[in-house]
Amino acid sequence: MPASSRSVFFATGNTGKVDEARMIMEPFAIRVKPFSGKGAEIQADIAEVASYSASTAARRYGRSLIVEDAGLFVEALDGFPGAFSSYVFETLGIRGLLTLLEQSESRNAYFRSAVAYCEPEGEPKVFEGKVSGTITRSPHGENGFGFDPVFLPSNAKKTMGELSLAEKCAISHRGEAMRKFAAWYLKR
Ligand code: ITT
Repeated sequence: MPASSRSVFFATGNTGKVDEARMIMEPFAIRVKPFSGKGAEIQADIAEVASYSASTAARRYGRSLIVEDAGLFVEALDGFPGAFSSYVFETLGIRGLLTLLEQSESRNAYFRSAVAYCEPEGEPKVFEGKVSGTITRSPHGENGFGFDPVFLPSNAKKTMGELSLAEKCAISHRGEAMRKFAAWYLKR
């Protein structure tokens, strides 16, 4: 295996994602190198957003890298905020999401993650992960980032904001997607 396949650039501006990627890839002995370069961002489903961003960034900077796009999909809101999660988190925030759900009976939701890997002259390859759960009535915990304090995974007794980094990564959408990527990356 070439030495270069033991590390990968991760194009993201989110340090929480970098911490998680490092935790997830550690058992695979893949070193995650944060990279602040950006690809083109389009409005589409997360898998397409990640693919397009990875392929434009790989070509623009002439390096192989991964991009991850993730989102929270709330059943009672027909999947909103989904691909708009980052914007909604920055504008409405957790409070705004809880207000939108005040009258709804269903609090079911899921996070999805799409990790896209691309080489400068190649086509992007996408790996996906998902975790189902419910939106709590109030925030709990200060770990993680984004909507973690109000997301209670179906297979956990604590919100993602209360789980440790290792506990979150073991069950999260990002954990699933990045483990799929890592297994493929080491074999290619
Ligand atoms: P980059 O695009 O720079 O990687 P970002 O934070 O903008 O960082 P996304 O576009 O993937 O990343 O945004 C998804 C948003 O969805 C993120 O800002 C959070 O609000 C939310 N989100 C995604 N994954 C999450 C997680 O594991 N826990 C909590 N919220 C999450």
